[in-house]
Amino acid sequence: MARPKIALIGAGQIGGTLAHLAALKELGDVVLFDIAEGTPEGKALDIAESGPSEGFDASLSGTQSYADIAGADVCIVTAGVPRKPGMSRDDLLGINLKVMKSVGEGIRDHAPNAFVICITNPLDAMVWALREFSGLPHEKVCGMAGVLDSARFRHFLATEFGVSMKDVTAFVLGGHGDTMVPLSRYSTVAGIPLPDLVAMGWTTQETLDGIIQRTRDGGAEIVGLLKTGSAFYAPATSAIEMAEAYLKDQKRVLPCAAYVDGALGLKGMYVGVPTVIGAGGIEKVIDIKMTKDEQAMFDSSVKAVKGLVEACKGIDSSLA
Ligand code: A3D
Repeated sequence: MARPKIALIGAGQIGGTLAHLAALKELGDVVLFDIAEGTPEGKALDIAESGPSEGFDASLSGTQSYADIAGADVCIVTAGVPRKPGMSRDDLLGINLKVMKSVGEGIRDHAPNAFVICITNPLDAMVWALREFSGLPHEKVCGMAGVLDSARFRHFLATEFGVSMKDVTAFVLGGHGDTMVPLSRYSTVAGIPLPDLVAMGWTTQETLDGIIQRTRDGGAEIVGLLKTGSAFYAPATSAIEMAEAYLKDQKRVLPCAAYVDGALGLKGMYVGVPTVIGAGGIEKVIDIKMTKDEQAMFDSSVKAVKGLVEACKGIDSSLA
């Protein structure tokens, strides 16, 4: 059987890291696409030359032609611009929307059967626009944010508690922005919910609140440190986790920006929700019940995402 084909649209910081991880994990052959001539070709060759030492079998190539992504099983989209210090994700909307149009049409014409994972910001609006421009089925187009936001939350919690990250689960809902909703009640250490751990004296509510805020600001913290771009190692790892779930039909329960129509009281929109990812793409959206306070936070996040989608419609009339 031929190896799966993974198309990476955008060969910048995240795109290059995605290619490296996909090769190391032997998830399939990798095609890097970018408008910057030489960048995808150079990264593909550099990673391919690490193959003999690393011992992986995968072919890697770089291109400026969408024809070369033909038949891709997975497309991961990072094309566009990242933010710089002082910028919010929403500041990227106008420029990245235009990029989503060309990428969506490229995928529509050359890889219509792919499972598409969008990473470009502002995430929830961009994945919606990418789906509109590509016309692919909703369950085959999703966005990566929740896996990363949850991983950040898990990292901070494991460090605070002095336990293995493997035993910490975390749950982050809503849009990928300042209004994201880390849910304490559904986050645990080996099944013990965070509010119980506060009651057991493992941490204080004040420390926990600080960790939740740090999770919300996790992207900005890295942007502030790097100064020239945004996070790329953890975002790439998170998207690879989702791609692997699809390619290996793992039925992983992962939070991601998925199309929700009916669950959580939502009607036809993309936002961060818990999902099951398997060979069918987004096979299920898990319809969790929220408390009044959680619902209020989720509602304000949903409102922020809807505002960005309306802004997209204002910029590109074909979306209206
Ligand atoms: P960067 O290293 O600048 O790479 C972006 C690449 O896109 C560059 O190589 C560009 O040449 C290329 N590009 C620009 N326009 C096009 C086009 N029309 N077609 C094809 N390629 C194009 O950025 P990055 O890799 O650090 O980040 C990529 C995106 O991911 C940005 O929008 C970030 O904001 C976003 N991001 C999202 C998360 C989430 O958790 C959702 C986290 C981190 C970054």
